[in-house]
Amino acid sequence: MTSAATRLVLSHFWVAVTAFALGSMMAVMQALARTGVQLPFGSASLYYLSVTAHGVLLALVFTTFFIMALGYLVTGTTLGRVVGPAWAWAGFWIAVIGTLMTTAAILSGTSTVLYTFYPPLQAHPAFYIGATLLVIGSWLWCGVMIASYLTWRRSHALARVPLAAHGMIATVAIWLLATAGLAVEVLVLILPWSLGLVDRIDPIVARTYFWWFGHPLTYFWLVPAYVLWYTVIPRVAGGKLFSDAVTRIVFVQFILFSTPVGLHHQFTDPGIAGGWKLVHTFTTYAIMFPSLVTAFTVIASLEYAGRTRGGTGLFGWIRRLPWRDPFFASVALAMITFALGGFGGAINAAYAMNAMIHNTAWIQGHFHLTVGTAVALSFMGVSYWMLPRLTGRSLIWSRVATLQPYLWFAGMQCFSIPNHIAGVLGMPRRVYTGEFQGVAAAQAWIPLVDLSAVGGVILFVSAMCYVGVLVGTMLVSPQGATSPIDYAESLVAPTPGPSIWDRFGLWAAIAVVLIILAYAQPLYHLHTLARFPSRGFSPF
Ligand code: HAS
Ligand code: CU
Repeated sequence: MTSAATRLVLSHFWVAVTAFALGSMMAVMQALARTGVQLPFGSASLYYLSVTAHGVLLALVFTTFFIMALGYLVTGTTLGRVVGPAWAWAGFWIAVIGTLMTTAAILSGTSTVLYTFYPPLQAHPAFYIGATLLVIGSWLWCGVMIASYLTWRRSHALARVPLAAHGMIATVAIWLLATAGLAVEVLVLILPWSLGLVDRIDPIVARTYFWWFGHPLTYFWLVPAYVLWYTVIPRVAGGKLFSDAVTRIVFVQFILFSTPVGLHHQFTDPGIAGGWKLVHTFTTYAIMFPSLVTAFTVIASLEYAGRTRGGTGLFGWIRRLPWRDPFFASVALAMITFALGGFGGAINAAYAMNAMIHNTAWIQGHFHLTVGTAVALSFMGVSYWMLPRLTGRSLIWSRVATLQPYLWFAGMQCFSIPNHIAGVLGMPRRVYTGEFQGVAAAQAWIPLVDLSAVGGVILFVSAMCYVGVLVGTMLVSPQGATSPIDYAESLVAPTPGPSIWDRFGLWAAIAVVLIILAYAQPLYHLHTLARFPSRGFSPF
């Protein structure tokens, strides 16, 4: 990879790591605050400010910058070069300025709206403008990714797109389809209202555009993790990719079905017909399919690796996998955790069962297993692989790096499982206060909240180990030889020549049709129904 592309990757990467470090510090305070421990300066307003900063810095900033870094890494190593570096840097700086604006708005106490920023909760305009700049920066990243792909295509008209690049281009498509909904929500509805140009806003209409964006957002996070699971981990484990063709189909299914499912976040919202909610239930089960395929194929790749390393018997291959390699361990533990998170997702998606867990602590349990582990732990793991290869510095404190994913895994089970149980017992999500004001039903929740706080502390220790190893590596470790960045081969060599699954324009066009089918009527209905919009509201 060229040194210019390396600089791009590392700049995005370090912004992501900084956001991760800050967001993790917020998290440990929140976990402790809910146990009723008297923290200095503890208050409801500080708690919600912290939850907002935690959600924005981790779910939006850490992920987006990390994925942009991975995009440039994959482009630079598989497609030859990153085309339009000036645009890439412009995108980087716009996203950095946006992040600083949004973070400043949150820390100033004027924008405590949580990461979903549901109206009528109202933030300072700087919060939304900053978020918009972050997205505009990411759009420039999309443009650079597409330009790099098309340039490569011109000189490789008859070749298959390298598989990792295929997954990253799918990610770009998902992101563009998703952020169309966000652009409407923020530019048309929220910004004029937060600037005082219009007086009122319709919460349900805004939420519907939000979830048009919010669900595919989760696959914008997941698909890059899958790129690592499919194309890098088999190599690290000493095996091969199970099937090139199946992997391409999986990525295309994410382009098709990521967006037309958003109403599964709105099963309890009024003004949207039950039939449409049912349609989105069906499409949600469609989007589970590529993950179920992934479960089988990644396990098959790992089994192949384990047997190549001498493993025998039904399960003997598992022990032979490189469990002491921090990248491998991170991804394997992320996969195991995702099996649990995906199971919870199936419950969320069922129209009737959703009623039991919607807006309860179950939800924070669910998304810490999915984005907080399946994705975040995969990203932490790949950092250990990527940083030495890009900088020529070998990791320091290798024992700490080896232990870190296990700590994350243990902390996350300890955090998430009690949250799932507390949710089923009726504990609402996003509540501050440990004592629950003596409510009788809450007595059963208290030990679960305490247990999840223990998980939170373990997670914090793990997060600091991760950041410590990376920063220490840069400060202490001398520069030496670098190892190559290479990807797994397929077990069965793919048939040469272009593949129908590489026709991104076609798949994106079908995805647009599916979005229109899933959203046109419900949105038309919402826009034409008598509406009762609301003034802005700021709780603190
Ligand atoms: Fe979700 C709410 C449904 C996946 C994130 N989700 C959320 C929220 C977030 C989130 C952030 O239907 C909260 C939003 C908020 O603040 O209100 N989710 C699903 C479904 C899936 C799913 C059906 N979610 C994700 C992923 C996320 C994510 C991925 C982030 C990255 N989710 C919902 C619903 C709600 C929801 C409702 C709304 C709830 C409400 O009422 O508010 C599916 O995509 C899951 C499919 C996954 C699987 C698992 C496959 C397993 C694999 C690993 C196997 C490998 C092993 C190897 C075991 C079917 C691939 C181990 C072996 C070795 C040897 C190592
Ligand atoms: Cu969703």
